[in-house]
Amino acid sequence: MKLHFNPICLKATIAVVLLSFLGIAQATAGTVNLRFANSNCTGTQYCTTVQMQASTGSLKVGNGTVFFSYNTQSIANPTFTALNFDSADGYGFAPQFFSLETGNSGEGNYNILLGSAAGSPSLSVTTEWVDVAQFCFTVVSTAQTPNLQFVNTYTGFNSEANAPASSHTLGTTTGNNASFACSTAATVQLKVFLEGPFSVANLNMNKALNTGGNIPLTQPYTGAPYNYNGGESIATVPTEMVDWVLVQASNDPNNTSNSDIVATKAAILLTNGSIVNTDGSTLSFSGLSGNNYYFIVRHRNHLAVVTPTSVTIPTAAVVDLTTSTQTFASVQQTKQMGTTGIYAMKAGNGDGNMTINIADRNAVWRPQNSLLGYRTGDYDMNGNVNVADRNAKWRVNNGQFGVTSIAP
Ligand SMILES: [Ca+2]
Ligand SMILES: [Ca+2]
Repeated sequence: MKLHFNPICLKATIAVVLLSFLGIAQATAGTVNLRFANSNCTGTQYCTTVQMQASTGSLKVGNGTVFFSYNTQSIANPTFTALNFDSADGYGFAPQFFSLETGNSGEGNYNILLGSAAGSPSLSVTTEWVDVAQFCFTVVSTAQTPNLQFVNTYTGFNSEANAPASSHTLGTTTGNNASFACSTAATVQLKVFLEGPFSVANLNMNKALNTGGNIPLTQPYTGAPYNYNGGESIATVPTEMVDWVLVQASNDPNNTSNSDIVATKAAILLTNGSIVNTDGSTLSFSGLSGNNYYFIVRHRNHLAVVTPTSVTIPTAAVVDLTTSTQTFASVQQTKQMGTTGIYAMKAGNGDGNMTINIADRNAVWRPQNSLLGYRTGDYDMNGNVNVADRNAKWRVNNGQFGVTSIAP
């Protein structure tokens, strides 16, 4: 990595160091991790968010500097928006940002100057990722990669009240967008089965809703609890389509506020468990390339499932969620279909929350009982709501719950 020293960056870095000696209170130092997240590209603008977390436990952050470099042949002229460490949070100094572009190399120097005017910094950082700032660049060329990366040597944070000799240690820095493909949607190959239409005899899902002419041509997740207003639609129902699913990319499925979901798409589930775009191509998301995400698959009457580990997209391999219980946060998300060794998302969740319980029987299945068509109470997805949906699908799963932190 080639670095350029320049007076502006050096000046700001020195300022932080000097401020660090003004503090008087002792504080506990910890380890801070940084990452670029929520990177997206419209073709003319490239934006990314710097986030931080405590490596373990929690800590408080004082003055700090985030230093990064990038390829000016790809992106240029960064602007910034402070997030969480500014006057809106009661801090005495506004954050500062300097950038310098020389030849093919660009540098950004973002300083958090909290000072003592507003008292000790009060924002605690835990192992949950918190936004520090968003940076947006002009896209110069989509033919080159941004090569945006932290410069760890000049990046660091003081601890609470800028106490001397207790600066935090810089831990991992991730999400460097060395290979971000600005103009390309990245693919992720997900495979899931739904218990409702799964056939133990055929080891795939039946498509009774499809052959019965019941599948809508526009995505069905507009209502509560999903409230997704995407415009996904199809002119005709694909031959092997089982139903619509809703797929989301999340930075952190442990976050109970669900605020870490960065992308949502309604997609088509096929009988073999694969999920494709409305045009039949492999499921893809724009603007996520080169980063790691947890993917959530929701279905309108099954318990949602989230990948147990994060996935770097584009994925070269199928992310197969049919091979085990897919444990996340100590929750076994899927169940084995008979003794097949194949696992499926659990049926009987007509209200779309993260629990299969009496409400899915009384408030969903019961008022729909004996109705035909595309119904959330049709737990086996054969186009007919009847006692089989209650007994063979809902009842066997009554009391099961999913990963509550990914509730829609
Ligand atoms: Ca439910
Ligand atoms: Ca049924």
